Amino acid sequence: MASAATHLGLREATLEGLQRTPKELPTVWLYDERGSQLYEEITRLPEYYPPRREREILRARSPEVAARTQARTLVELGAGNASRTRLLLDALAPTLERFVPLDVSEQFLRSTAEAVAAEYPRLAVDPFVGDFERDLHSLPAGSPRLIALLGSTIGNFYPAQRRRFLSAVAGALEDDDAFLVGLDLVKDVERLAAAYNDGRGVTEAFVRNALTAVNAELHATFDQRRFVYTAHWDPEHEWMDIGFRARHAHGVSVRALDLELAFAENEQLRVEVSSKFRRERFELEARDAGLGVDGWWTDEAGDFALALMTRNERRSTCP
Ligand code: AVJ
Repeated sequence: MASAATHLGLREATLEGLQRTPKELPTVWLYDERGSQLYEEITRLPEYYPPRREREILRARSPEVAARTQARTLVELGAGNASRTRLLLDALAPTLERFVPLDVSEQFLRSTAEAVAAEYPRLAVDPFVGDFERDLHSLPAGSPRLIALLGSTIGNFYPAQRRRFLSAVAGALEDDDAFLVGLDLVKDVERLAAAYNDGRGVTEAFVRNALTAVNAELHATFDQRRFVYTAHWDPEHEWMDIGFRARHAHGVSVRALDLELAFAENEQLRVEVSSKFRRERFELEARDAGLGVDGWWTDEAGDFALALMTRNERRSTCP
């Protein structure tokens, strides 16, 4: 999930990110045990519409997804607590044999796997601890497989990363496999801003937890009081830019990385981007990566979309 964490370890990615302009922390720092719990809380906030919209689409369309894919294996990337996955599991019941939730948070993943196994006793549940940017090629076999990435998690990628990711998915898909992705769509700036600046400050606590995690794990000295939480819409890139700005000029050390950082007054520290999508552009991107979009469904309000993809004919027939 985190930016450069693909090819480098998290330490190296952190070192690299903090030396960029703007400075940034890899997004995976958000998802330790506490972060995963806070994210759960975010999904229940009235301002944070994506989970409800996506559930609405899944409720209406899962039977169609099941009919089209006939999946024997469901792989869920970034599974979290798999709350919306149950709609897919129910619809896929006639053909499904195996569920593979993949997540970076091990403890969280284990409790998810146990809960699903208890609810679906006929299903083989094989949790996979990993980073889906890195581990796509080692996913278990069992075609037809449905690989799902819900919650607009794909929005955390930068465009170049997203292209690489989609190409990697295309490369990992067998002929009968399908890829289902949830996409938050471009909309009214006020609603977008509200979704990341909730009244109770849960999102702020979630993003601040990344600083706490880096302090604990890399012996860093980020001082929460010296950073103001910020989440704003970037109209050029069409993403929410989420992180902090320094209240005043000050230094931070990251001892485990042997790094001394100087923050200027108002300097930005980015923790994540949350890209919002448009249908045409996404379909072109997918096609370039070797994926054909065979299904595109939105909720009634047009806030969120689910896209179902298979490997491109063009690609698969190329020598
Ligand atoms: C999990 C990446 C989909 O971008 O909306 C929610 C993460 N960050 N509130 C998103 C998040 C702040 C979320 N994703």
